[in-house]
Amino acid sequence: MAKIAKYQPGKIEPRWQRYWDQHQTFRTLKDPERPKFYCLVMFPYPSGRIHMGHLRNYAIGDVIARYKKLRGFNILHPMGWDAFGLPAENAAMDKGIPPAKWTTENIRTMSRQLRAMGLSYDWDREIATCSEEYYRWNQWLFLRMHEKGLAYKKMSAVNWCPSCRTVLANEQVVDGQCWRCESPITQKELSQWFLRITDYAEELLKDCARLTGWPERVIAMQTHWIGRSEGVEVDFPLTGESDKTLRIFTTRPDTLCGATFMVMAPEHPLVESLVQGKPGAKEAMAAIQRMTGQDRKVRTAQDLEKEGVFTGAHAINPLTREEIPIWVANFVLMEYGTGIIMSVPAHDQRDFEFAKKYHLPIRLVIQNPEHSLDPQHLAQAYTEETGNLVESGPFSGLSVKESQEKIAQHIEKNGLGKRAVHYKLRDWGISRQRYWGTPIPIIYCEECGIVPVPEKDLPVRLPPDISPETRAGKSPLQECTTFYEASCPKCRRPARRETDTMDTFVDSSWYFLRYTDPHASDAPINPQEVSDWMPVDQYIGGIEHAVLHLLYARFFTKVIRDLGLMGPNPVNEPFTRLLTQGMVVKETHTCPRHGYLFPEEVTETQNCALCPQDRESSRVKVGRTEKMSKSKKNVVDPETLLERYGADTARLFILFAAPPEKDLEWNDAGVEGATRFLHRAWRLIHQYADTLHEISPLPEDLKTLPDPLRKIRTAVHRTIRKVTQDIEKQYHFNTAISALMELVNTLYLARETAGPEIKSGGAQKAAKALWKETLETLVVLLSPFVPHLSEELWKQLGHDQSVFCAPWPDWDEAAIQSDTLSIVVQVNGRVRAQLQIPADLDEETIRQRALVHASIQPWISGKEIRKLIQVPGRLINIVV
Ligand code: ANZ
Ligand code: ZN
Repeated sequence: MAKIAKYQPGKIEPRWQRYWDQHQTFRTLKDPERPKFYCLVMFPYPSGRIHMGHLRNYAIGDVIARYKKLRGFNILHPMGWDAFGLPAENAAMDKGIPPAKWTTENIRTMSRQLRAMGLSYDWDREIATCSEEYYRWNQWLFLRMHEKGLAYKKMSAVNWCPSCRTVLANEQVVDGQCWRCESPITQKELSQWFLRITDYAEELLKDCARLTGWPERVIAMQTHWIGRSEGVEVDFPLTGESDKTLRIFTTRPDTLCGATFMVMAPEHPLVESLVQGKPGAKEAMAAIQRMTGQDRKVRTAQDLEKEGVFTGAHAINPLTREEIPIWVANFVLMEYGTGIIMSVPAHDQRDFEFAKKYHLPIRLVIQNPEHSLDPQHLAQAYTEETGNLVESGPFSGLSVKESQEKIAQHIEKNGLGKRAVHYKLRDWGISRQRYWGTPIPIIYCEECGIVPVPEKDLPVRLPPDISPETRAGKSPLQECTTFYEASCPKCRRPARRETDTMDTFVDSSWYFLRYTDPHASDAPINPQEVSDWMPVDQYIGGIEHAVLHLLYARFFTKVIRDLGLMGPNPVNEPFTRLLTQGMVVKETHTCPRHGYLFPEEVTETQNCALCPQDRESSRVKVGRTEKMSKSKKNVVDPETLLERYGADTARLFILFAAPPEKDLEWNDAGVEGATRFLHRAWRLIHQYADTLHEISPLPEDLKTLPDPLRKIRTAVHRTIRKVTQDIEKQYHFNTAISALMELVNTLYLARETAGPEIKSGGAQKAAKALWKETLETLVVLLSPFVPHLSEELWKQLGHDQSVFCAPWPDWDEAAIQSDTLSIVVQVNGRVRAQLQIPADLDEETIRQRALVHASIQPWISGKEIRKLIQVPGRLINIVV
């Protein structure tokens, strides 16, 4: 018998990581006999160190990739770095380290950490978006889009911090203030580059229906973000000016006769001309100016304090021919519809509140069919779309639905407007006044205007060393003469290079296509490879990317398809299945008096003496569970976990603690439990490993197996089925793992009975063969979760190839079904039936079967079941 060697993750894990590297176990291969599986995890921003969220995301991806490999797929499982972005620039400002250096160092640290987790990436395919090799293709794609009119320039408002004299990204505006200096942010108009995602609004929306492998919540968020509205545009003639009209957009043409005033967006270009020359024009313009400066987020909020001014002008309601006043108000946005609305205070709550505040008339035009509304005394708007029209001339009496159709027809027939579809989705502004991003490949020439950089001059390189001092206020590239001084590609005269860089979301919008041939040097995408590998079969990442990243990635995929870059097998959608993993949360510990957050866990017995504000009495409060974050001081560093317990324990814990889509609550006991299980599994397999090398196969006729052995086999095959189904269906690794834990328990017990036979030299052949099948199966089933331990034990069982070259086991239906149970069913304590059922039926199903059983029905039908006692596997007693 082999000497029992202890399970030592610190020893075996580096060994197997080296082995995988040397043997290229996870190199992407394309065996024409096998189907492909593209497993993708969202690539990280190299912020410095990996956190628990990464660990979870990548552990989930790794189980799927390894499992699919065992199932015989060709696997593409790449990793890379979303390496451009603001933190690098901030680090440069704070610490004086060049962004490139900071980023490279972080990548080094984090890739070391990822390797220590034993993730099955094909590291040859690693990409970093900040490399010239990558970002030149951002520029190339931008130029193609520019040719097609999909990239264009226009004036647009940006967040501007007057004190830092810089443009801020939306995330840098906190409560309307600059995140650095806390001065109030204003809006400033700058000429910026946009990508015409709105051209794809309809397709992006329509194709949501195809994304059956995505969580409904994400689909709902995308649909909402695209925000398609069908309605009618109507022209309202201005009074006193025979030919001028104001065009509005409404989704409720049925309410037209209830429009008692109009409201324009403060930014609307016609506002000034309407106000001019009217009494109070000066004050009105000042108020309008103020509204323009208001933050967009604030202006779209539900509880916005509505503010407006009267322009002094009037228009005619084209249905009622009445003259109505034209107002300007903060709740109407320039970017949606036509920037002007007809206000129907009786049927729109915002309009209602506005009308109340400014004493404007309210006219009911739809009567609530359930209880009549008093038109003089409305407490709020009636917004339901049920009821019949009143006070609406020829349309009175029609139902809401009928009138929507009839009024739209009337408007079109009389040339008053037209039906129209509007989207909430806006074109994607990609200009950033930043250094650490992809330079936009454009040159401005006084003679020739906007000139694209010729393809042969790509990449437009970022100057490597930007000194942090140049950074106060302006974009560093704006101050870097060697960068922006250029000559016009057309006329050769001195010209100026675009100094804005691209939004880093551009980088992540097509990286999954690049991975299929990450080092292609003559094109962004290799048409054959992309055809062979796309779409991504499984994508995994955080819910925070539900809208922007996923929408942009879908958009780019469609654009790249339309640019003809997809090869023989173009895809319309990039990601077949999407898994959004839950957060990792942990308790916070606070001082009940001061809310002081303790840096780490505090035990029950400790009191608040540690609170810097209270060195006396009060007890520590165990706070709510919160997402792990530095500000909550509840972070557990994955590295300490890896060092103390090893990668397999870390992985097992994280996969076992919750199903992937749910939040995972950190707890130390769980980690201990995971490590204990691994020791236990190790001991079980290790002690037999040596004796099971060369063994004859199981007998053909398994019925000849003695009973205790048959029972073991049943347990094993049930576990195979359970683990396989749990992984296949919903990636419920937690229940798969608990089935494996159960199996290990069962095998420990079985060892007592069957064990001696197995161990002794002259053991029965069948017993040994069965034990071998059992332990090998256990190792393969464990391997996607805890790959290092499995590899080591696989080797000990006498294999010289990686366990990941083995096939995933199939379960034998016959083995599972061989067991039946007999259940006694009583009614009021008297035996009325015996049920023969498969041993693996769940209790709920057994109960159902008992209740509908032909011999039970007569005793219980028509009676109230007062109680049902169920002894699992034995008896059911129904009390009526
Ligand atoms: C009259 C009306 C009556 C409206 C009524 C609604 C209810 P969705 O569904 O989100 O597309 N609207 C149009 N353009 C706007 C803008 N630029 N800023 C703010 N609001 C605007 O909303 C369409 C409705 O939002 C339109 O229909 C319009 O108000 C308003 F009982 O017109 B409605
Ligand atoms: Zn020129």
